Amino acid sequence: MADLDQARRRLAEAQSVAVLTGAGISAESGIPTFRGSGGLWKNYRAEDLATPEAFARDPRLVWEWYNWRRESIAKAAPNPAHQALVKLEIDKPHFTLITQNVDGLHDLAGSGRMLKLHGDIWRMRCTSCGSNWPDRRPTLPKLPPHCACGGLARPGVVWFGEPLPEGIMKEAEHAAASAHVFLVIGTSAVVYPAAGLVPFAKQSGASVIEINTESTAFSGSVDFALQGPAGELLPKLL
Ligand code: BJW
Ligand code: ZN
Repeated sequence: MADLDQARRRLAEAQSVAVLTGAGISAESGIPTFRGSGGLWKNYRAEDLATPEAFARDPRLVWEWYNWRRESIAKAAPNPAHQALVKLEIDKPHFTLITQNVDGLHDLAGSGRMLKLHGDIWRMRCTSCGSNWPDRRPTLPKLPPHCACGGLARPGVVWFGEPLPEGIMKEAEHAAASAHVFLVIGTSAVVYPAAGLVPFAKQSGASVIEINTESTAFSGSVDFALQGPAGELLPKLL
């Protein structure tokens, strides 16, 4: 594969690397992606459930979805793609992992320099007092869960229409702007502002390498669009 060889050379020369990951990087660990086949839960799409409106309407339904996902994530282990990013972080003087994933598999693999754009499924937040805390139990015994103050608890994630954690996009943009190589792995790149980092990195001068089993809206404009599973392609790229 000429493209893979060229991309490998470009990555080897880069001193500064930023990476954007999405649900596809965890697909080979057995975690369903949001969009495409297997992305549905009881005929609901992520867009139907990952909203503050859905939670206000039916917190129990939304929590059932999260409980189902917690169970499946708890059984999963990092795959060779997560592990390859840990090696890359060790090898490169400047490295930032920007993830849209809430599953915690990058943490489990050992990634350290990481920005979690969409929060963490293993954290909870109180809708009354605003406190937040970790909860690693794969299944919550009583739905919906409550805070010690009696308020309704929600997952510590970012839903549609909600702002990302304060300052995090500034940090992500800084990493993208200073990257020699920007890797985009396993994301459909349809959810903003995360998706905007791809053209932003390109305009800032990075070589953009995409790894995805399908083509995306950005495949035609990146420097290398490598088609295949991340767990196979990423270790070959290093
Ligand atoms: C493989 C593979 C293998 C499979 N190997 N590849 C225009 C501009 C800016 C914003 C907007 C806009 N239009 C609309 C918006 C708003 C909205 C948005 O983007 N909507 C779009 C749907 C149009 N964005 C927001 O609302 C965001 N907030 C915001 O903009 O705030 C503004 C604001 C400011 C101030 C005050 C108030 C508001 C928030 C977005 C939050 C997204 N949340 C979710 C849920 C998180 C919690 C949870 O997980 O439950 O995040 S939705 C869901 O989508 C999740 C994901 O992180 C995100 C992205 O999905 P991802 O990772 O790309 O997964 P998939 O399934 O789509 O793709 C998987 C890919 O992998 C596929 O391409 C496969 O081919 C591939 N693949 N196997 C390699 N083995
Ligand atoms: Zn509370």
